[in-house]
Amino acid sequence: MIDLRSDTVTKPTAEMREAMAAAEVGDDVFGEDPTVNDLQRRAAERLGKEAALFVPTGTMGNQIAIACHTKRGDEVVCESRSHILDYEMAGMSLLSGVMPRAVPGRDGGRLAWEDVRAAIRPQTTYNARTGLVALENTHNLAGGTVLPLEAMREIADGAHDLGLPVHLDGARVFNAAAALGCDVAEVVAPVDSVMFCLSKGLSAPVGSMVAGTREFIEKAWLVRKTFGGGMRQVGVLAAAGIVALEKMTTRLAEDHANARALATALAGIPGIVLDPESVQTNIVIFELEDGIRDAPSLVAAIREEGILAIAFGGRKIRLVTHNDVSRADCLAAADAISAAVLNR
Ligand code: TLP
Repeated sequence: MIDLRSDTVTKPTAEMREAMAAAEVGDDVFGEDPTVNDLQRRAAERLGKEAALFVPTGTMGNQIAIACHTKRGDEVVCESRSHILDYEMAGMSLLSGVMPRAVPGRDGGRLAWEDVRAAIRPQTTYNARTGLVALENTHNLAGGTVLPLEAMREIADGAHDLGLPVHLDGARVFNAAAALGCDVAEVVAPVDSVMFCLSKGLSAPVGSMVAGTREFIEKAWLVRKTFGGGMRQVGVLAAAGIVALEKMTTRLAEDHANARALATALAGIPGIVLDPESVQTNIVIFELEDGIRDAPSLVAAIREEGILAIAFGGRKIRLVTHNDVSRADCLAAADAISAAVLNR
């Protein structure tokens, strides 16, 4: 099978499995797992933040950050198709008692400061108070698009001037850094907190990191326990995370080049709407013109040929490149999609 459903499907590498088997462990609820502590120290250093916390999932990391930054009844300003709004089971309302204030991004889901500014409201007798601005880089549902550094800085500076914290859903922030050609610490410098995933393009089996100030992480530690995320001898997973952080972040440009090659091949197929130039990282989302079979039927047809993809609604399909698919796999996927589209 060529699995392009997500970069979450990546299997741990042989080096990760060795590191997992050899990992020194302790009880992390007591803060005594040396491998977890090592991963947290390395992640904080890499991001240029004071401290970091290992959490089981990206969703939990984002939700912990929201809980730490906000008060019940606040609004969180976020992009309309952001993961924290669209794909986290209404978590912010359920767990933190806050409401999303959705702001449509411009081209490629990119937020602009003036649109964010217009959505920020002071508390009056009628309005909810804005408690947090949340960004996503890369933006998953917009097709892995990158929010440029200037836009991140402008939004964060503007929010800070109004006394608001900024959280970054950086599930794929290393992809953003690779696409921007800069150090990840530069990407996250403007924000107060960041979550990134070890378990997506970085290929670890489990885990995400939340980073920020020491004070923020002390609070996040308590919230993680409240959310049921206090783990025990979890150094076996952190060991894979260390390999992910140290060895897997430098190869992401290869996934981006494969995604671009895949998009270029797909764009030549009649009935497919896709601008290969819009593919900046490892996510390709294309649309099927009316009159062509719909996305679920196309996904079912290519599955028969050993290609896995995800239908986003009736006419859109997402493909994600990663460490476990090659350039040849991507071109084979394009061929299978071409055959399925042309057969109608
Ligand atoms: N994304 C998954 C699905 O949930 C859609 C995927 O296959 O892309 N933020 C962003 C931007 C994400 O893309 C994801 C996962 C998360 C947060 C949540 O991470 P997990 O799955 O570890 O909870």
